[in-house]
Amino acid sequence: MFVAGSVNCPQGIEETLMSAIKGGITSFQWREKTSESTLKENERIELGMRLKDLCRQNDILFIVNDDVQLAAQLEADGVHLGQEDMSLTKARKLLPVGTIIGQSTHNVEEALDAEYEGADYIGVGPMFFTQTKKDLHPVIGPSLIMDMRRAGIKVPIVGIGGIHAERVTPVVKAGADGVAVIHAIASSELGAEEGAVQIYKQLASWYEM
Ligand code: TZP
Ligand code: MG
Repeated sequence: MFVAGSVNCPQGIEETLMSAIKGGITSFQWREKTSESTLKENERIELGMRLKDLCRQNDILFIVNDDVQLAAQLEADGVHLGQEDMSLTKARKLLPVGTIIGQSTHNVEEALDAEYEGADYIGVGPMFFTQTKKDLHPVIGPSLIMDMRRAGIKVPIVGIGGIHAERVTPVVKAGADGVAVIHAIASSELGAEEGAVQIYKQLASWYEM
């Protein structure tokens, strides 16, 4: 999962998404934080529509971060909720049947709650230290995913936080089904396409895809 908002993409978000798609991402989470964004309401919706279209044309899931109303308006494939965002149960009532709902979790209890409430996947992190997110929870590392699996969590897990190609294996080995990254794609020294390729290769060798 490639996660990004305009502020994360020095090369431009649409160009970066297109490169990431070429590099093999399978989902995109649009994380345009209102606190960081200079976009006006109509610009936000227009950008969202263009990003969704790019994803649709390339068979990539389009997931909106935080904002259930925006996800509904854009007819997104899904929404990703933090612990401080709208409750999963409420979001489920507002969104069309079949909409993917993901939730960020930081400990076993939150994961159990999210699964009980019917999350389609959970984000687990931060796996490693990262400068990308300012209000970062304490880093526990891939062992948190092992603890969740031992506690019986069955829902798909996406590890997030400070993940780059060399850190994919410990995360999937711990029990994650995938990884979510910002910097390793959006700011890759090799460019977004190659950044995504490097991560894809690690996942492919783990799953022997
Ligand atoms: N949630 C936990 S860590 C993080 C988010 C959104 C930032 C991930 O960014 P990066 O650059 O992949 O570390
Ligand atoms: Mg949030």
